[in-house]
Amino acid sequence: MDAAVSLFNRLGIAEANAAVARGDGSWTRGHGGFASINPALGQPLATVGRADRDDLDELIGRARQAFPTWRDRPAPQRGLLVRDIAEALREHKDELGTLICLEVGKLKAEGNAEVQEMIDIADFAVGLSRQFHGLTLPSERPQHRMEERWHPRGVVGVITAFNFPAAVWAWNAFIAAVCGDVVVWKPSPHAPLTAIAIQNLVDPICVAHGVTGLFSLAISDDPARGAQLAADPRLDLLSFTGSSRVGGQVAATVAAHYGHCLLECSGNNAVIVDASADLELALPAILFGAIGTAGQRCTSTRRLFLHRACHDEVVARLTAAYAHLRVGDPLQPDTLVGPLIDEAARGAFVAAVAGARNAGGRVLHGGRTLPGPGCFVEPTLIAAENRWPVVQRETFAPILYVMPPFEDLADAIRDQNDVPQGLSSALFTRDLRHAELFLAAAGSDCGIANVNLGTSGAEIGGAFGGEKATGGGREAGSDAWKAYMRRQTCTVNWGDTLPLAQNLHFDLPPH
Ligand code: UN1
Repeated sequence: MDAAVSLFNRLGIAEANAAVARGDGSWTRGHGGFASINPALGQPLATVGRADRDDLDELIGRARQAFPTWRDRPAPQRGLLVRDIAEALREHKDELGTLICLEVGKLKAEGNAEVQEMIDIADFAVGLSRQFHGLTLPSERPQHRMEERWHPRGVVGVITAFNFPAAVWAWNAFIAAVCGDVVVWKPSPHAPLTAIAIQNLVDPICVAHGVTGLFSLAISDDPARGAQLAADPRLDLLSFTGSSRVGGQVAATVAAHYGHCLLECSGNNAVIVDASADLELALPAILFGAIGTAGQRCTSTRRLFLHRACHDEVVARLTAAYAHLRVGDPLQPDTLVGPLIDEAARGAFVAAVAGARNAGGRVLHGGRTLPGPGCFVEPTLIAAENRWPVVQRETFAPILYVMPPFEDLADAIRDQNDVPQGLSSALFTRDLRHAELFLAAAGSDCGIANVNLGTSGAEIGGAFGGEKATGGGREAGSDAWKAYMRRQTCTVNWGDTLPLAQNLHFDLPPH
């Protein structure tokens, strides 16, 4: 049997798949859909149906019904379910990792790392399920007690992008689940099979725990389904990963019904290399950041600021390294750069290179598309200027813009911040004062700021997300769970008088 077919069998994927999973093991909407394309070969892997308006509407209704039961299950018991999912992911790590590679063109090591990221956040969520502590606050009134409690929020919609088709769902779904929320997932139309495989993995575990409708799934390539999720007031939180352009629309739609949203949108991340930097750290970090996942991470390194003292050496060494990068089949162990996700992405690459050239940019390496099948491009280095419109935009491709050399770190930090986005940033330095400046309030304005490591590959333990057009949301670790719960300030009067706050006296007439 063909290796891909046997992999599909083990993950419960057929040639033609249903698009809607209700979270109880049942599926609907099997026909009339679209194909998932392997971007390395440009060939279909399998087909999937297309969830329509009524399907999604029904799914949200079911989620609402499932919520009170799940909400009332004690949080540590909710954690036990996620613990079993973590075990299943450990068992299926290799095959799920391979499926991710087939569907979105990641390297095998990256596909496996993505499943590891799911396992990590599941473990984190299990521990968290015993730690939803609130504060006890001093009341200004005698014989009063004040506390903060965290309650489950309700139904959480999760819209994920193709580039992390599994891990970003897991960040949201596992934290939401231990928080007592139920989850409706709309995955990227580029990665429906990964979503189906995950659903097949979690369904039997939910059933074994006597839970239905906790994790449901609606697959569609119609952007109207995302818009529908944003507009539906039955959703208590919508977590959206994607472009700033769409994220802005989602935020406006959600705000119109006073809903909550959590945005993880575009990044335009920079590495700054200081005069004192250890180049043996900086070079591999820049390379991984710029070409890892073919430049299709939100955290990919897109801009490079080099101090005059090391500018020429770094550019020379980078250009030499780029000449040896193997672009090709992501499942081959010696490949370092896989394909872009589709022809549109290749078109965006071509447009960005042309835009940079027109602005006066000098291509130091690459700049061309590679012959198919598959959507391959050359990893590209361009000498550019920060203010150019093309540099101010996020292009999801392996293009690294190298800025003119800087003299003063403060100037480099100012220019690094001078883009609409604010996700990730990195400084390479041995100078303690420079490191502290970068991390201070006047330093990097991004949600993630690293010293002596690159912009991508964040651990799940920290809160993940960024400022400005990146959307302000925080997912994964730290106290990101608070977004998935509602805060309640509770005051209890255990005395036999009714003192008012602010020392207000309000004497009612005798009655
Ligand atoms: C994303 O690109 O949407 O920090 C997420 C990273 C990964 C997650 C990226 N852990 O690069």
